[in-house]
Amino acid sequence: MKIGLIGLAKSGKTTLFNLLTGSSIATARYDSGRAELHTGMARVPDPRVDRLAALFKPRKTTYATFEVVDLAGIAKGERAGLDTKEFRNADALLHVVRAFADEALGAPAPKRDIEDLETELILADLEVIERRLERLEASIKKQRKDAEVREQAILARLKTDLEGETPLRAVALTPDEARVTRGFTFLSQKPILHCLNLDEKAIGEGARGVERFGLEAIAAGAWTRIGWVSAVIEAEVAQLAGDEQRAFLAELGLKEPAIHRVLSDCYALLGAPGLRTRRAPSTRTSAEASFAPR
Ligand SMILES: Nc1nc2c(ncn2[C@@H]2O[C@H](COP(=O)(O)OP(=O)(O)OP(=O)(O)O)[C@@H](O)[C@H]2O)c(=O)[nH]1
Ligand SMILES: [Mg+2]
Repeated sequence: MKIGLIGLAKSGKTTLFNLLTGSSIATARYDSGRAELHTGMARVPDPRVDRLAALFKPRKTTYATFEVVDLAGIAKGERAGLDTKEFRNADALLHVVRAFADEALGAPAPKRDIEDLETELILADLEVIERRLERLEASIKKQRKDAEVREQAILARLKTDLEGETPLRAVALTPDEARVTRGFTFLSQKPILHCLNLDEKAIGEGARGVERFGLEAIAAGAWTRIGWVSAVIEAEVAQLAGDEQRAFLAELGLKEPAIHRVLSDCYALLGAPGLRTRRAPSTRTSAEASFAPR
């Protein structure tokens, strides 16, 4: 499974990427502001695998892994970065939403940021549809092919939905429509986890993020979930192991390391009851299945 990290600038994407993949890529305060793309694997920590490995000492221990892609932040109205192949074929989007105050950016406004990001996804899809519709129209004018006429009708309908600000993940498709749309890798069609990146001091309020930031309507959307992290401090937790990690977690009042929470949110997102004709998420291993919704 592949997860695309997405978000407005300086929301904490690279910090979360490092946390999930165990990398140590420089976060924005230090880097040059160059647009970069990072990819890595998140290893799903599974205590059962560790226990079995300790018992049987196999030559190789296999953990469930996730591929994670970290994009440079996108700004409102500037979404060229979204047109990256590694990103377009992600199975789900993990939207890192700034919920901490920043010297330069000011107080957090998660609801506004989520709406702005959604608008960019919708506009990106509209561009793709408009370009394809132009080609189809020219082609049909030359020679009328039934398949193209059908595709034209389907895309015209999706265009209307997008123009009404409905993301494609909330549009019910017939199997035929789903088949036609699949190849476009529409961004607003991907399941999305809005992950509130909280200030360290608010770490105990993670579960109340929806009410605190007025996200009820967003949370009710199809193929949508709201989760949380406090990326900087939780990345520190992730560096520790065993008893030391457990002690730090207890001090913060946390039950589990962030990677468990975030990845189980991703699984819950992909397994969410939603629209009938969505392509099933790629096959799961049994270790992965343990991260299904509890
Ligand atoms: N207070 C606080 N600051 C954070 C948190 N997460 C990230 N930051 C800070 O926000 C800044 C940006 O973090 P990055 O992880 O580089 O953000 P990004 O979204 O990758 O940034 P771009 O790639 O430039 O868009 C860094 O200085 C982080 O230390 C957090 O949970 N709390
Ligand atoms: Mg970054």
